[in-house]
Amino acid sequence: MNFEKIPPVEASKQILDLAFRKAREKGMMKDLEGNWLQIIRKKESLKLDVIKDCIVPRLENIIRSFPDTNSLPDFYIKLMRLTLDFGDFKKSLGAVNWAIKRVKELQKEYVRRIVKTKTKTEISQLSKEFYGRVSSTLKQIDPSLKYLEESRKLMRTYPDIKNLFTVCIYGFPNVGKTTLLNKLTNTTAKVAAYAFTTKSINVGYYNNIQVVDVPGTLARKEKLNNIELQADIVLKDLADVVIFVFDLSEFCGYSVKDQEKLLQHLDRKKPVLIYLSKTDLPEGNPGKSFKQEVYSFKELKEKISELAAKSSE
Ligand SMILES: Nc1nc2c(ncn2[C@@H]2O[C@H](COP(=O)(O)OP(=O)(O)O)[C@@H](O)[C@H]2O)c(=O)[nH]1
Ligand SMILES: [Mg+2]
Repeated sequence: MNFEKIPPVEASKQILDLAFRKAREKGMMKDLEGNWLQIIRKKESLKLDVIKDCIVPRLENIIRSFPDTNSLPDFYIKLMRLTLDFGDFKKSLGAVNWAIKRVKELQKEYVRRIVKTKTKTEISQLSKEFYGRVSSTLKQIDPSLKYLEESRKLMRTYPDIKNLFTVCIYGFPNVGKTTLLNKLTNTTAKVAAYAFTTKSINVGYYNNIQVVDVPGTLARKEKLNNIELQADIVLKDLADVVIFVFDLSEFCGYSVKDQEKLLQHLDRKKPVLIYLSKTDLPEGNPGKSFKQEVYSFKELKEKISELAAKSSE
C-alpha cells in the first residue's frame, strides 16, 4: 500500500470558492431561449448544477483516495491506531460522506423549487438560500477535512509494506542499518551523513524477501515520535527475523553499553541475528570482549534464505 499518493485534502473554503466562482461564470451565459422568467429559472438551475458538480466529485475523490480501512492489512490498522485517532479518522470520512449526500439533496430540492417560481425575487431568494445551506454544510465538515489533511500528512510517512517474509534491520540511528539494507537488496536508500536523519522507514526487496530498516530507541513508549512508533510495530508485528546492527566503533554516537541495552530489550521469540558494522574502523574490531554470536554478511544472507524457505513450507 502506497500512502504517498493520497492527494492533499482541500479546506472547505477552497472548495466553496471554486464552486461559487464556476457558478458565477455559468451565470454569464447568454444563449438561453424562452421568456425572461424561463431564462432566469434556467440560469439559476444551471448554477446550482455547477455547484453540485464541482463539490460532489471533489468530496468523492477524498473518500476514494484514502484507503478503505475494511480491506487494509492489520499492520496498517495498527499503525493508524497508534499514530492517529482512528475514531476521528473514520468519523471524518463519515462526515464527508454526509456532506456529499446533503449537497446532492439540496441541489435537487432547490432546482425543484425554482421551477415553480413566478417572480425574479423568488428565484434569487431561493438561490441565495441554496448557497447559504451549501456553505454551511461545507463549513460544518471543515474540521473533518482538516483532520483528514493532517492524517494524510502523517500517513505519507507510512512505509510501503507488502505481505512477504520480512527482515527487520534494527539498531540505533547511524549504526549502519541503511548501508546494510542497500547491500542486501542492491537498492540505494539514503545513507545518513550524520545521526538523527532517519526520517522514514526504508524498505527494500530481494528474492521475494522484504527488508525493512528501522531505527531503535531506548526512550519510553509515551515519548516516541511518529517514526519510532511505526518502527515499534514493524519490529513487533511485521518482522519474521531481526538483524541487530551493532557498531562497536561507537562512531554512531551510541556507546557499546547502550547498544547492548537496546539488544536486551528485543523480544527473542523471533530470531535475532547480530551483525557488526564498521569493522573496517580500528575501534570496530570485535576483539575478545564481544561475547555474542555474530553473523558475517555472507552468513546473514544464508541464514535469512534458510528462515524464509522454512516459513514458506
Ligand atoms: N567506515 C564505515 N562506515 C560505515 C559503515 N556502515 C555505515 N557507515 C557510515 O555510517 C553512517 C551511518 O550509516 P547509515 O547506514 O546511514 O546508518 P543508519 O542510520 O543506521 O541507517 C554513514 O556515514 C555511513 O557511511 C561501515 O561498515 N564502515
Ligand atoms: Mg538509515
